[in-house]
Amino acid sequence: MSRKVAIVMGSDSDLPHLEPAVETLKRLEVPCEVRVLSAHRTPEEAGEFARTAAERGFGVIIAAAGGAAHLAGAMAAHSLLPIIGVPISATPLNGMDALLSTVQMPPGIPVATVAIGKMGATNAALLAVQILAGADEALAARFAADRASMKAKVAEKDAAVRARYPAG
Ligand code: RP5
Repeated sequence: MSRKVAIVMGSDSDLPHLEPAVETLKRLEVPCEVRVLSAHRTPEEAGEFARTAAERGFGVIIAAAGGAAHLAGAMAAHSLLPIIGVPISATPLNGMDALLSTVQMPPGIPVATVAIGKMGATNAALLAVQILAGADEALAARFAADRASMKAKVAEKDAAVRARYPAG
């Protein structure tokens, strides 16, 4: 049984951006728990979640937030687990605020930051899988098959485009 992945977000308004992460983990059969926990609105609950995550079977925490996004850093401050930050576009700054808040962690407490929004959510889940796959051979095999399937889909698209525009 794989260790679980936690997906935490600062608000339920972030949820649509995180759906690709949930879908990706489901596809790769990695158990996950999805929570709304805010570093500034519910700091005690967020800290408690991070402090107890490892003993509750989590192996990675994905933390998503918009604005002055400090949720991922707060999770990292309270846990030895690897933390992946997903910046969310939630303000007129279109996620640049969250990107910089999440990625610019001072040395000592890292947050592995991915792209803003849905693209980042997908990659956060894949990165979590890669981390867990280091100690889980069955998961490593599923991940390798998933990568091969992506490659095959690109080859199919390439063939379709070449059929439509044959080399002259
Ligand atoms: C952040 O503030 C959340 O992560 C969200 O991206 C943003 C806006 O939250 P709501 O006002 O929609 O609850 O803490």
